[in-house]
Amino acid sequence: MTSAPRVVRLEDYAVPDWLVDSVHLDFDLHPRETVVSARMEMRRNPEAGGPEIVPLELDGEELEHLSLRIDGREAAPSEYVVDDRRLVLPRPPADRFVLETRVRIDPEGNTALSGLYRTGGNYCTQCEAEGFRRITWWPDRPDVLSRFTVRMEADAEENPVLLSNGNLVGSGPAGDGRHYAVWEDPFRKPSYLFALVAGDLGVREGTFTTMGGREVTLRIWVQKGKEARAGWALESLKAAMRWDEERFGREYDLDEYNIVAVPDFNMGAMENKSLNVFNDKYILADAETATDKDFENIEAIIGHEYFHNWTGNRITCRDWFQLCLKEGLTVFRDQEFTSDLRSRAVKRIEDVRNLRARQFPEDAGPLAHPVRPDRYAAIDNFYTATVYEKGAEVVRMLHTLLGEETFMRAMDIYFARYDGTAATVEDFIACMEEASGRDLSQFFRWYTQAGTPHLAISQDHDPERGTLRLTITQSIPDTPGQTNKKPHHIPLRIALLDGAGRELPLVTEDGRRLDDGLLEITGRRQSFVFTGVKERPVLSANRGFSAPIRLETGQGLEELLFLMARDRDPFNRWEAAQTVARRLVLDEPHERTQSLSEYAAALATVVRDLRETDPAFLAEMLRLPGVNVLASFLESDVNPQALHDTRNRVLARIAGTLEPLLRETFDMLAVTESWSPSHEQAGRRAARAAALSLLMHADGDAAARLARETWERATNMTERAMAISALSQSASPLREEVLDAFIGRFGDDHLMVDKWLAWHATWPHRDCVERVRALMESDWFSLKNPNRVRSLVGMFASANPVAFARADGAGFALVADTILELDRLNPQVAARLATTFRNWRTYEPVRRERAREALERIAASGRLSGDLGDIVTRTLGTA
Ligand code: 0A1
Ligand code: ZN
Repeated sequence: MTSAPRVVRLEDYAVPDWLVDSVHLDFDLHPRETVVSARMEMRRNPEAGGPEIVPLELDGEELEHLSLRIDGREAAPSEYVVDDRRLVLPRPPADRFVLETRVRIDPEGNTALSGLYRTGGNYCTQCEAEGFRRITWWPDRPDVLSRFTVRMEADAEENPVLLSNGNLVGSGPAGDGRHYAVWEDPFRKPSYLFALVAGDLGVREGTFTTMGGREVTLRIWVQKGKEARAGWALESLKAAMRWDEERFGREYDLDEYNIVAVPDFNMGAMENKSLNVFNDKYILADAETATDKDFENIEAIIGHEYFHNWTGNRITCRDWFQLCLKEGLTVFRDQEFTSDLRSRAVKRIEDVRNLRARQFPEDAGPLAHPVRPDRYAAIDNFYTATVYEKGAEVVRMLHTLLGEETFMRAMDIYFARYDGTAATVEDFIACMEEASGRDLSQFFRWYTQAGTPHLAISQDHDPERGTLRLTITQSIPDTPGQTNKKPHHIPLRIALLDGAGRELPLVTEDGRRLDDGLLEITGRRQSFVFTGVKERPVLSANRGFSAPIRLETGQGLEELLFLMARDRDPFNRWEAAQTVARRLVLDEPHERTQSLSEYAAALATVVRDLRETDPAFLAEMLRLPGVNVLASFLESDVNPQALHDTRNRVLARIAGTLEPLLRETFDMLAVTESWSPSHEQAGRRAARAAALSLLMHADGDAAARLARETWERATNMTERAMAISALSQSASPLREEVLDAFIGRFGDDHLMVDKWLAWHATWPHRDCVERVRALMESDWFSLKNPNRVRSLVGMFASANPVAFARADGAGFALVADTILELDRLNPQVAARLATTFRNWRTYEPVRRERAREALERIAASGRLSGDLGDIVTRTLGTA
């Protein structure tokens, strides 16, 4: 069993006793033995108080301690204590002194990919959250901000490129075929933003002139020979820099901006000051190898990391409980970036889809935690959908409540007041209060209470008096460690529609007119009465998904179909269509027949209505909820196979009715101009993909032929993916044929191997378990590379409910075996993979037992990492 991890609590926060004003780091880089020397200017923190002498404690992990000097002299053994996690000076010599340490580390042996490690033959670092302590002794917490100077020395031939944060201030030969570079970062920063890269890389370069006239050199570093695939990333970076100036008034602050793409990375990317490191999957793109979705993701993630320069780097977090301060806010910013550049409606739908698929299930299970957690055993496990995506929803609600202008005024106050500091969520909210003059204390509960609020709305129309009363009740489910929650402050955007879909004026009993349709819900039960409502209107509620809640309006099929056709809020049009589709699958069979044909007819109208004007939106309307989303609406007795079968029957009926129209639409939307990753072209391809995939449910053979033709004629990766994804829905032998052809053609490109593994992993068939096991044994797979693991095993567990939750437990066993083996190499990725079990209690009894066995087998296997142990004990409820 694992040793009980130390739990860190928000309430125990205390300012650091010691600060590091500046540090000189020296790296003597060798693959197996790198020596790191640190010269730190230590100073007692005047804000800490305490007795005259306060020990200095530094964090360290997997460091081989070599030497320690205090104020230039060798420290005596009695002056310090070292163990495998800490270096302590019980009696530091003075309130200011210079501490010099030397340690040896092993980059090549670092399979955890945290700290300094090797990837693609190069050196690279990852320090968030607690990786810096795997490089050198340090007070490894985000509220210790220091000025960094970094010297590195390495073999010149193998490592012509030497990079770190800030500005290059010196370089030259260092003898013995080695060379060196010195980098100085003028901005004080916490250790988690430190980065170093050394190796042999190709570069794509550009420039950007900021609004203040500073010319910035932009460089995207990639594996040699792939420079041509870095063009989109470079353009995206320029777009992000321009957008942050225009929308948030934020300018870049250094003369250089470097991005390095690496093939081995635990997450998507990292915002290190002026030296971002990216998973190369989020950099490399061209028509041949990347789908439209890849292009969109690259743009968004480049934006995300760039936006961190102000929300994260210039203003960082006081402690890791405040993670959402940088992440929720920065996700909100990247969502706005994509919305402004592309389609606001489609982006909102994508984000809500993602929230429902990942965050709602998290919030409803044993791993639920507040947007700002108040305790953790392993901080790596809190890079969650709740902190990121729900965190962004909370910022979005503030934006909704305050309006763009006031919100931006609050942001300006925040930037001015906290620049150069490590802040808290309270600091941020105080700026919002100051700019708006509002009391946001109730709103603050969004940060402290976990669980997705349920809202129910009932309507009472009085035709005689011409009034409509909306009665709204809210409740928040219990979550681990939290019961009896208090009501939230919820911005609920609504409209009342007349028979033609026009919005009625919203006039309350006291004569107030709500021009923006925004209701503020604050009580457990609240009523709103609107006057001048003669005919019974149709309610459009939570427009634009103004709050991240589960909503029950009690609306029937007729009203939902009306909203699907007529609502001017595109999000709610989509929402109504999703609700009907969901009910078609989840309701009793006898309730389906009539509804099915009405739904198919409504969908046909939508297709005709949108295919020429907004194909990207049409694509969303045609994508019906998948098994995981359907399951997330059930609290118990989930049987993914049964859901899958029913869903397929429903899809077959719909597709059967729509077949000629879908076929016609597919042909009509073909892109004939030369390829571009533009939103317009991408929208057409997305609508064709959705049509083709639905067609596969109608007449398997005809559609399979169409998919094959699509594959053969494809001139870009989006069209290839369109064909393969469609075929993946079927049992057609063509699927295998096309997958073989794909790997034959693209097998020497690791990112294409990932796509291929993911298609295999998501084949919704029980035999997929054996297929995945076989692929794991093949040379295509490696447990050491996180992208391979996520593409094959991660996708299997998170996006193939039919096979993962196979009734005999073989899918669970496969994932459990992988987790155990992986934990010895890379605990972060192993722990993340284990979160795929988070909703195990909602399965029907047989599957639930199988999942429990798999989890208990992991728990009992001895010597789990802290990260994995934390997930497993919380998931089982034994924490
Ligand atoms: N701050 C990064 C995410 C990130 C977090 C942890 C990492 O290593 C364990 C790496 C990246 C972001 O939000 O993009
Ligand atoms: Zn981030």
